[in-house]
Amino acid sequence: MSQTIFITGATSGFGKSIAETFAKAGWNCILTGRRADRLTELASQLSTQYGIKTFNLAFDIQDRQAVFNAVAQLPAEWQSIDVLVNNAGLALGRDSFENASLDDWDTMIDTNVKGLMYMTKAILPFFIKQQKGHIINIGSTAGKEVYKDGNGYCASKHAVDAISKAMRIDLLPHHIKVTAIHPGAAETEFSVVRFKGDEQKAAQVYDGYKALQANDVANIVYFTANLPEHVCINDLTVTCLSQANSFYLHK
Ligand code: NDP
Ligand code: 8X3
Repeated sequence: MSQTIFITGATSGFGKSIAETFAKAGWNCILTGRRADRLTELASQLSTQYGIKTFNLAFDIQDRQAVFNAVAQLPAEWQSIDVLVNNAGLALGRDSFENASLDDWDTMIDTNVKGLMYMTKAILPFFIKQQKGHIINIGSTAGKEVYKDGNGYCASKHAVDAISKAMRIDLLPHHIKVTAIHPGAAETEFSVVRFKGDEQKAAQVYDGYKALQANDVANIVYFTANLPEHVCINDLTVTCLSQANSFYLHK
């Protein structure tokens, strides 16, 4: 029987590559993100290429009601979800604490922290009913170490680290796995978003070394989701070979 994965932020970067990786292995995909046109295009590509089923939900994860409304739209046959990947997220700006924008802070906390919590809460009743499920949270090395001018983003990803630990404890009685994956620098649309469309500044982040690629992270997500029933990778930090941690990058 086919398995089903629910992916937040499937319109780009890690989320899109996770969808491609799981679809290739025959998983049905629930694809979410705000850009409905990209979801439609991806769903059509995956179903044509791999013969899997897709279900699209376009909504803003910051909007609590929109999250619960979206999940309420899932027909019964789409409610048997095996894996939830909480991937949607972003960094906005890289400014010293006194210069950082309050709006940027709000957006990062509302998306990376509250959105992830809403999403999980909305899907949990299915997992609890099944007494089975796997939550995979995409954190960051920014959730393990705080770097200069990373204030709001680092705070949001430290929260993902803490929430993952909290979920793992509270959900133990329901046989729900919780995995947190913390990537270092990865070449996606992440930096274009962070620097608000400044492509040149974004490209500089990946100059002079081979950063992680989206499919590197997707392959790790796939590995963690396909372990024996009794095995759970709790926490995994991954960087490219040139990066030791948030501070040391060899170019
Ligand atoms: P991308 O910008 O390529 O993808 C981000 C995804 O998140 C998009 O699909 C976007 O969809 C979705 N998203 C953002 N805001 C919202 C929202 N309000 N509602 C719904 N979906 C939203 O970046 P990455 O793939 O790199 O990032 C994915 C995750 O990985 C993030 O949590 C990021 O913090 C984390 N990460 C990234 C690293 C990197 O260096 N790239 C390293 C470590 C962690 P849409 O715009 O269509 O809504
Ligand atoms: C993204 C990696 O180093 O920009 O989470 O914080 S970093």
